[in-house]
Amino acid sequence: GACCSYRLRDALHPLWQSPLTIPGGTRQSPINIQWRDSVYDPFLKPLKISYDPTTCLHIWNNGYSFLVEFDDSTDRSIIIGGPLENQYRLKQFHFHWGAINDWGSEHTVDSKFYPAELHLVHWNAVEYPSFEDAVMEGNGLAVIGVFLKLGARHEGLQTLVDALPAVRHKDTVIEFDVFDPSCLIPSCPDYWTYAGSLTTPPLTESVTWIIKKKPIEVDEDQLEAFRMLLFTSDGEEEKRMVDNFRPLQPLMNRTVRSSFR
Ligand code: 1SD
Ligand code: ZN
Repeated sequence: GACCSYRLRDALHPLWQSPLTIPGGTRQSPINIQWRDSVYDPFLKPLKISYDPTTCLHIWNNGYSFLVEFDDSTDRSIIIGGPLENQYRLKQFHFHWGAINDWGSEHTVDSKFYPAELHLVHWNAVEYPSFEDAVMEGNGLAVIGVFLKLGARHEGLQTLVDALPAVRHKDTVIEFDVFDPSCLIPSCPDYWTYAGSLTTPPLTESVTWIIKKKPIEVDEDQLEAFRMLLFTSDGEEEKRMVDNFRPLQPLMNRTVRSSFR
């Protein structure tokens, strides 16, 4: 079942040769978002997203997901507002997905998994000199999470899907120099926010998570294109890139706030 498939993945995937948990961790991710337990915060601002499509650089299969990376040397692609004190710069986005549609997202809502989840990773360039420095700080990163559900084909995502065969193997990179990822973010302003961590090593507790309430729709063919990617390099025995999500972590002493009633 789902349990065994990700246990196996955790045990075997090279990325996870490092520890699965952080000793003494108190704000680990992902979590189950229990809708009824989230607290409406009237002081939360709307999230403002301003991306410059020409800051998009390339797509990279890093052996765990595919990363669409951006030029983050200036403030041309940023988010501001929401729960954030500063503006945060877009560094990359990537997805997590399942072998089948019954699971694949990292976060869950009322214990329901979606087939995939998008993460747009931003860092606090106002307070820290580099992404690597920001990763070590409690307010260093801001990640927007968007759930993907099965439905109509997503035209914005399709540009990306068309490029995936070129990065099928681990450690392949292709140029991908104009893309505006705001087309992947639902226009509904509602979100949940909580203090958490990266979901891959180093698992540092540096992330302000902003999870959009409304999912985007993608079709079966688009999810299948994700599942054609490989964890493995050219020449190795092929292992499909699927179930690349971390198991749920305890909420502990945290409150999930919502921007909506
Ligand atoms: O899974 C990503 C990982 O690929 C890497 O991008 C890391 C930091 O850049 O972030 C994690 S996650 O916590 O955004 N899932
Ligand atoms: Zn992620």
